[in-house]
Amino acid sequence: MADITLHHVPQSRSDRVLWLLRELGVAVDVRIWPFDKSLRGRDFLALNPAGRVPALELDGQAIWESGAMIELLCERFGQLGRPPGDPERAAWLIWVHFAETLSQHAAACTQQHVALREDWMRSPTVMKIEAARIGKCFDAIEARLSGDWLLTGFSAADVAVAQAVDMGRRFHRIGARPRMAAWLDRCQARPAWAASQGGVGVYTQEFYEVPDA
Ligand SMILES: N[C@@H](CCC(=O)N[C@@H](CS)C(=O)NCC(=O)O)C(=O)O
Repeated sequence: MADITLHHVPQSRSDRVLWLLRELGVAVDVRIWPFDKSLRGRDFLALNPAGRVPALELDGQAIWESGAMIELLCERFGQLGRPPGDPERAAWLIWVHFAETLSQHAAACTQQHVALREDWMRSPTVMKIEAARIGKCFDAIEARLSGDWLLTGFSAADVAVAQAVDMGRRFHRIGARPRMAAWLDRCQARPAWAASQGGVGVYTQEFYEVPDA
């Protein structure tokens, strides 16, 4: 059996790795960290030199970058990926990594609305631009969806992107994107999603409005 520890902050990108591990039915030790300066401590930096979650210990090796984790875990546990040679390989890689395009805008909004403590530090202009960029990513997902999932069947691409949407929707409403709304409901109705949720997370609000400039 694999020896796996996930270093996790609820409602962060580490959700997508925990959700995937739950989907794969892989036993994992979950170590929950607060979303604060402890991620910059020596212990954590030994796991991820940038001091970010997720960090994964897999058979004694420290691994960082959620996209790399998703690729490795799907290769290792043989499900929910699209291996080299699969006709959906390119699409799978694109959507797994597109999650990061969306997440970086959600992370910028998180920094503005949540991490910065004083109002004078926040920029409504940055908040507006980053929220609008989340909307563009949502449009790309809406345009992609023609069936139940991003590819022909459920895959780790749905896990990665749906988790990123779950962060992004706090800053840009899903709105009139019916295919994406139904797909997100389908993703979040999966038992493995529910099994990855819980604990004190990053967000205290369902939605963060941009304040007036
Ligand atoms: N590209 C990295 C990004 C990791 C990342 O920035 N994670 C955020 C949480 S979603 C974090 O740890 N932020 C803490 C900080 O920026 O100090 C990945 O996908 O793993």
